[in-house]
Amino acid sequence: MNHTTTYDQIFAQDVLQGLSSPLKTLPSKYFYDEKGDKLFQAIMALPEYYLTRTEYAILETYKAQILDRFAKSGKPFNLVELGAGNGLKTKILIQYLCDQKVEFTYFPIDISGYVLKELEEDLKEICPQVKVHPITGTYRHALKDREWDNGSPTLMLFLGSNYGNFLEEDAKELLDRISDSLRINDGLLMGFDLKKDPELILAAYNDAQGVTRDFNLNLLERINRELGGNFELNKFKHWPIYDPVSGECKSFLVSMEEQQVFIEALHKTFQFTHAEPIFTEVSKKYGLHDIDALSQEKGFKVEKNFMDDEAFFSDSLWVKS
Ligand code: AVI
Repeated sequence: MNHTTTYDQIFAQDVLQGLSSPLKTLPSKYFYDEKGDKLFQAIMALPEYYLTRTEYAILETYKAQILDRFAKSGKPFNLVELGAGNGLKTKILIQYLCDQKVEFTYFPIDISGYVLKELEEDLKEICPQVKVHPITGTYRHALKDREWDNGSPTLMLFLGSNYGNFLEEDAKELLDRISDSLRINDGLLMGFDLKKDPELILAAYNDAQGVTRDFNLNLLERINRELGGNFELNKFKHWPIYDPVSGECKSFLVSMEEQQVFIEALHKTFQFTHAEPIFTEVSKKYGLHDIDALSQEKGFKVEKNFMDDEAFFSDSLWVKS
């Protein structure tokens, strides 16, 4: 059995399980196929999607303060990144370390080997002496294997509000694994989108051009493409909601009529009632006290929340205690 077959089977299983549950769900990790990756790139450039440009500015402004604890120690260290992607923001940090002639090894972790290859080539261009040790695989496997664990201090990066895409129980379990994978005094830089005017948050997930709608609908398109589904996309409405109490921005696809959808790979027909939702994504927003409580619960101390002037976003530097 090759890798692709296994992945297709897991996708099919997850779709079966999600569409068979009382509240239909589809896991947001399946947004990111080739088309989804492109749509997400477009989302990051949207005027309403403040997250990426805000975090980029935070890293640019505070790169020295974030890194100097490790960079100024005079010892080599490991820079480990969960979900590295194209590393656009991380390049700011790497460029700084290279300019300062700091000795470090970068361990980008991503499910896509292709993305990692490209990232490695890009990095060699901006910093020829950089040591890169890519790890292709899931967070779970990487955190268990700890390929970076060579006795040197580690700064782990989990940027971009990616943590907010995990539902509460999974999020806490993941943070336990992260905490277990680090040693005392290691650092963790976590990107958190902060609670703010609900209108701004909702607009970021319901942009005027409809790019986020297409991104959400791409889940159904992907099922059509890869699993032989017959979803009619115009019969589903993109519907994000934001709850200012929990800080959860949730996205749904709502069936606009009573309908049946057949998925060939599952040999199964799914019934949708009129107005029935499919839950597709959570993007959680945090208060600073939530960040504090979470860090303590998981055995860290917040060293500093690096924020933009409007306090839209925080890159929080935690130290393992
Ligand atoms: C990847 N992640 C942090 C994005 C977010 O904001 O939750 C994914 C996204 N979904 C819709 N727009 C962007």
